[in-house]
Amino acid sequence: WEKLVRVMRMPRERTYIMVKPDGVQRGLVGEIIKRFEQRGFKLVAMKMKAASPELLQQHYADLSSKPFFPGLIAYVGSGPVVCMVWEGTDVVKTGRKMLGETKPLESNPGTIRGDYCIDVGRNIIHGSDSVDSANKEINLWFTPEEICEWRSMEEPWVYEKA
Ligand code: IDP
Ligand code: MG
Repeated sequence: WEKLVRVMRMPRERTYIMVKPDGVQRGLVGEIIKRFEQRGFKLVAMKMKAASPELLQQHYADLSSKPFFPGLIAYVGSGPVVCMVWEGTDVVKTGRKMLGETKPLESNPGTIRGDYCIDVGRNIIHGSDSVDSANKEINLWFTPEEICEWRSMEEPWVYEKA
């Protein structure tokens, strides 16, 4: 039953969300935090950071062969980003839905990209695309000490079961 105790203590799913430099410059940090907070997700880590090219190359390693890769690294490294970890049931997939499509013009109104941006190379926000990449990205951007385990007073009002 030790395994059962471990499973019961396991946090809900986590995702890595990052406001890119254009989102920071355009004053959209609060709006983005608000949407995740009001949905009922729990913020468990947050910081502002000027990301090095090396860190960004690791973060976007899967895209290194794309023609837009150098421009992407320059764009996301052009100013500070706001790095966050959000926790909740199905937060990876739901977070992607909240972001909208990679191309803002293909994003529905009501999504973050669909409401606040136009160009794919200025799409204001990053969100992990799978649980696996979320775990990798959280480990890349945060140390374990930077993740806060806390109990939200909202939890019984957001979730039917603990
Ligand atoms: P995602 O951010 O929706 O997961 P990815 O395909 O992982 O999209 O691409 C990462 C980022 O690279 C995009 O958010 C966007 O900033 C940039 N990007 C993707 N495709 C293009 C493109 O065709 N031209 C310029 N930038 C692009
Ligand atoms: Mg991606």
